[in-house]
Amino acid sequence: MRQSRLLLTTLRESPAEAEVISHQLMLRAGFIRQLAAGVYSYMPLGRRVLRKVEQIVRDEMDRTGAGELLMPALQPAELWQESGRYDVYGPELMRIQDRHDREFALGPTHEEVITSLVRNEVNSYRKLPVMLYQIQTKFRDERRPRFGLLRSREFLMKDAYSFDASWEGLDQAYWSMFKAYHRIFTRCGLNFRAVEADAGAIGGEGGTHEFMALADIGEDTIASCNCCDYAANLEKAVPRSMEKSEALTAADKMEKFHTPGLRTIDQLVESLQIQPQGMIKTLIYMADDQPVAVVVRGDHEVNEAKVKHILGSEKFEIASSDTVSKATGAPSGFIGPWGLTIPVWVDYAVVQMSSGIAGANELDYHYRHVNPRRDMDLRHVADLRNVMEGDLCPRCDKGELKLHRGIEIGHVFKLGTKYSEKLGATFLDASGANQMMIMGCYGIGVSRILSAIVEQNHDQNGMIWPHALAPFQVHIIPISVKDSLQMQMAEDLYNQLQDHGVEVLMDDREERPGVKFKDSDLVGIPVRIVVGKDAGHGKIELVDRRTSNKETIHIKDVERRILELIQQ
Ligand code: 9G3
Repeated sequence: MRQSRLLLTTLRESPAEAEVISHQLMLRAGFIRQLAAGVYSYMPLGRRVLRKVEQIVRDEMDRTGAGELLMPALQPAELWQESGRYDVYGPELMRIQDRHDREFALGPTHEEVITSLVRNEVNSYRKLPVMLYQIQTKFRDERRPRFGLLRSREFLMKDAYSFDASWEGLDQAYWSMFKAYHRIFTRCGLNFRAVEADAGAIGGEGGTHEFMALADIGEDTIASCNCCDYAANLEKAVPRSMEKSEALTAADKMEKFHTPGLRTIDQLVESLQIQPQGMIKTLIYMADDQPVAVVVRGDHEVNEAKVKHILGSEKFEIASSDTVSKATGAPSGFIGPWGLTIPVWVDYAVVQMSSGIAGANELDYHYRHVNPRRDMDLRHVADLRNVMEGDLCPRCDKGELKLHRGIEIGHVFKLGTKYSEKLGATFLDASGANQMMIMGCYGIGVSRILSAIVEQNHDQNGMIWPHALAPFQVHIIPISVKDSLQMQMAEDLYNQLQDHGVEVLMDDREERPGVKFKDSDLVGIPVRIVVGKDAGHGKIELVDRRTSNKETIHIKDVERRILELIQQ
């Protein structure tokens, strides 16, 4: 491709709305352009990268034996009413009416569609298992689209669905997808972790794993062991529950003491010279509109996903301060798990404490020398907290948990019969009995991968594309298009490399060298050939974008050297 023919407008400055480096660089390098909030056009260079990601995904999906489909984005509301999800999802589900005023949803995902499709095609165990996938545009009306392609309202997803006659079959499908995801993200050159995850709203009876690209701006937090392969989304990660119990020393009797104005942990720590680990924190939540008290150690945080799971509640949120005082008769800041009429859930780590300080449920008063096993109502005890950096690994006996931020790029779920039940996807088994198909679903954020790659592969001058995803493999830059010798050599190289199947971009614009180099650094094609004054001696300069390593080589060695570099 000649750059004089390519629609590519680079920007020197980052547009104000771009907050993260991947968004800034993709806008500046002319890979994407925003049409509306969270809605983007892929310009030629961006489209070429997107297509390469798609191709890797398609190649690995096909290798699992999955069949590629393309399902509609327009989904009749009836299907979502049949699955019971039409009213579960709010404004995030984009809804439209057709010319006959019939309701449709723009597909955010395709469980309903695929299940309604397969229930009509499969009625015998002989036709199972089925594994189908598509690479297709999804619509989710995010309240706050941001970070460019990372959280957009229209995005490209690979979504696959498996249908089995048995749970063992689902297990096989799940792990074959799991391994395919490992190959896909490895081929994309991503630094990623597969982590145990929380099934969340999608529900389903089985496990679920998320694939996380490590990145500081990632919205998710993962905990991974520095010794074994334990890794989990923070929502799901568990501490070593056999934390040694502090000796049940015959501590002093718990006693009330005056703590005027000391409402927060920090104020108490400051004035009483104690550590947060010695505090007992009671928080009030609303679980399906019922108040509940959750008690954790002062240095720990409540893990709302865990509490929600244990209570089996749909809605779960922190209670407002007047609900708090109504439910406990105390002002917030002095709440304690004493004499409450609401359920009290206590985290394991509190039970292990021998002596702590807790609110006394009375303005300006706390209790000290609280010994939970002696003084507290421990009818409900569970793992209710976020793990912390340095917690012991729950799996191996010597590792510690480290926390990382991650971008979710893939998610695999065991759905079980949740959708086959709702939508009547049944089959006749070998004995002629009607059974529910057992499903799994498997997603990859194809467009989101572009952002994850840039977050992990850039420097102060721009993006640095891995060879497998680069919009072009080689960037030829003639220093002066007016110099016929240089241009002739550049043209010969351009044709010779393309004749050998190398994807080449040539900067044949009448621009100053500095402009060409800045644009080349920004766009991030991994290998650059500079045709300059050495052309007279039959030599060019080869530059590695990632390492900035430069080598001057003779024209006759270029092709071999290039093929070496891009096959690396
Ligand atoms: C909706 C809306 C947003 C949604 C969903 C439904 C997320 C929804 C979960 C999934 C599960 C898997 C197949 C590919 C992998 C992920 N956001 N989910 O179901 F109506 Cl508005 O999409 N689906």
